[in-house]
Amino acid sequence: MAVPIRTLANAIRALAMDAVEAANSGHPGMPMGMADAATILWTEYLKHDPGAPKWPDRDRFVLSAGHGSMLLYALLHLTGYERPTIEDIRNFRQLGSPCAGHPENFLLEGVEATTGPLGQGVAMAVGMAIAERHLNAVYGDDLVDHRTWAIAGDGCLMEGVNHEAAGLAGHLGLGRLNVLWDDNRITIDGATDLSTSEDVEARYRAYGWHVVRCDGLDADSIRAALDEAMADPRPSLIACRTIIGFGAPNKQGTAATHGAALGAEEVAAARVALGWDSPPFEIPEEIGAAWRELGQRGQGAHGEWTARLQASSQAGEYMRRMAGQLPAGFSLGAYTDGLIASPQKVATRKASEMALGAINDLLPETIGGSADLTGSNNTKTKGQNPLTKEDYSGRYIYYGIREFGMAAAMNGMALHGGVIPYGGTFLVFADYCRPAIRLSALQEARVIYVMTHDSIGLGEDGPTHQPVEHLMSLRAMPNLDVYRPADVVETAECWELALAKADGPSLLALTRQNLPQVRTEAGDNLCAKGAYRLRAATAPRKAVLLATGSEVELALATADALEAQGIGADVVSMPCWSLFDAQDAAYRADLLPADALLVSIEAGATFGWERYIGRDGLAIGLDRFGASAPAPDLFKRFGFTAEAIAPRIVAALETQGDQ
Ligand SMILES: Cc1ncc(C[n+]2csc(CCOP(=O)(O)OP(=O)(O)O)c2C)c(N)n1
Ligand SMILES: [Mg+2]
Repeated sequence: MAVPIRTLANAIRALAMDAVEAANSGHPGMPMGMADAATILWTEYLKHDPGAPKWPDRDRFVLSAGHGSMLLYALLHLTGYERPTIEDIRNFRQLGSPCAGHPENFLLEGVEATTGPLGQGVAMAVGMAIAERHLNAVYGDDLVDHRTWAIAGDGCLMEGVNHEAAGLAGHLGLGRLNVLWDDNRITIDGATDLSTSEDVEARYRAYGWHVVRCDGLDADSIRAALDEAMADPRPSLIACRTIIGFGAPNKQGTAATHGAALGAEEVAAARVALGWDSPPFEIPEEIGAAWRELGQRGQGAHGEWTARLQASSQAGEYMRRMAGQLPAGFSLGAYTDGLIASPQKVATRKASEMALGAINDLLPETIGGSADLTGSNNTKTKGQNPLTKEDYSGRYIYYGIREFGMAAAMNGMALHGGVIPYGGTFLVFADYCRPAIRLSALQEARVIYVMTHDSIGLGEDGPTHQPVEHLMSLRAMPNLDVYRPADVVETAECWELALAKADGPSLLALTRQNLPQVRTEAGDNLCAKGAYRLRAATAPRKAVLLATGSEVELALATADALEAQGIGADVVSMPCWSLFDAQDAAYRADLLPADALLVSIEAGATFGWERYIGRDGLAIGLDRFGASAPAPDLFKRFGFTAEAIAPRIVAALETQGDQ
């Protein structure tokens, strides 16, 4: 006799409350409330094969309400994924267990995205659905034909990013995206009516979504809603009315079940209420076997897909892209050789567009875009057509003024695989997408951020638009490579490095204003070391000038002024701190000698340069907001001229000599 859905779901409930009890930390309420809906989704609808978690044409599932991580761990375990084991679940939230407090994509196969920062899971699901439709347009139904599912909580649908993401999904008509909303009307502080009165369903309808409601604790109601969602050509929001902590007789329906262990007494009472009499972490054989059998549902579809792949002439290229490998021998060498042959004075945003011209021809996997600043970010190249509802094969996305939504969607695209997303906005608005940049870094997602107008050098738009602290704050983020190239050649080199970094994001900070080409000799990718000596001192070396981006030109002019006075100065271009920090000690010591005055020159916050220039160094920077004026006037006003800097260096050298 088939095991009833409620009994299958109770296995999730038991694992969730027992794991949270053992850890004395975690969130039992959400998994217990959504257990029935999740059971039906995972055993009757989701296309997956636990024996092949990375099968490219599997459905994607994102637990946007990441605090309910035990729901996902239970589903993976019960349907037969190799991990988490029951031991992993016993060690929920403990050091070394892949069952982290919130789901981490790099700890467990089957966890498609790192979630927990509410709202971002939904936005990443939108990105996954975009990637799926794009690859379907390129490779056809035989190879790419899957859905994206997400479970979102009240919190996900309150966070602003859900608005950006849902608006984009509605506009792009992503009909294969289905979001189940755990509509339990409870958040941490209590009932949702403490803080919200909006009509979420009307809002989603207004985005162009299909909305359907069900009783999230009734199997037939859930099935009817999922069937309707699958059949509808629009993205679907499936509002599941549930009871948080369902099964815990005294606490269900209250915020008390949200984020704390239920307590031994309540767990015992829940066992009685649910009719679950197995000890903690034990699943009765019949129920475990039923789950595992249901987990094998997708094997047939997987097998058929494999046969189609083997018969496909596109198999090699498709699998290369899904594996995230660049084409063999990919290099921008031919393009940079051309730059060496005929030097150019262009803004680095323009240099980026030029590099992209070569990149987008060589790499069919790039998908560009901008948050409504295409002409300013120079992110669109000639051959790129827009990706639209009518033509998903396009390789350029007009994200609209949705920086956070764009960044989160790019995470979803990168996690889906098969595409390399890049997207632009002004560097100052990196703050609008920062939570998603952080998730790119944490999730090891190859997303490339093209952030232009990178200093007061943008001029007249003034201090609201002039980044000051941004470079430093971004450099502080682990696993994010921040690049600030100095010219057209460095820009190409930085692009090459960003594309090669398969396990994390990169951010290119680019100028609005033109910069002369400072690299005039052919050779290796010098940016790969993060910093390099662009020009050695001629006179006996007294100073080393460390500069990035637009200030490299200024460092060269300053060095000229010093050399004219018999003071030797090296100029070091330092496009990427994190890559420089990864060099060996000898290389770093050679660039930063102990016997010279170390000077940093960067039109941004000086906070952090001490790391290289030491306490006795000289930091030329900008520790205040800028102003509205033409760029040359601003550079002059804030002391970014060789005439202003050279005397400061001379004075510092004299002071040092006095000591
Ligand atoms: C961006 C963000 N803000 C705050 C939190 C902390 N937090 C975790 S769950 C939660 C409440 C979520 O409510 P809901 O989605 O309804 O989940 P439920 O209580 O129903 O499980 C909050 C505020 C978070 N994880 N992410
Ligand atoms: Mg809730």
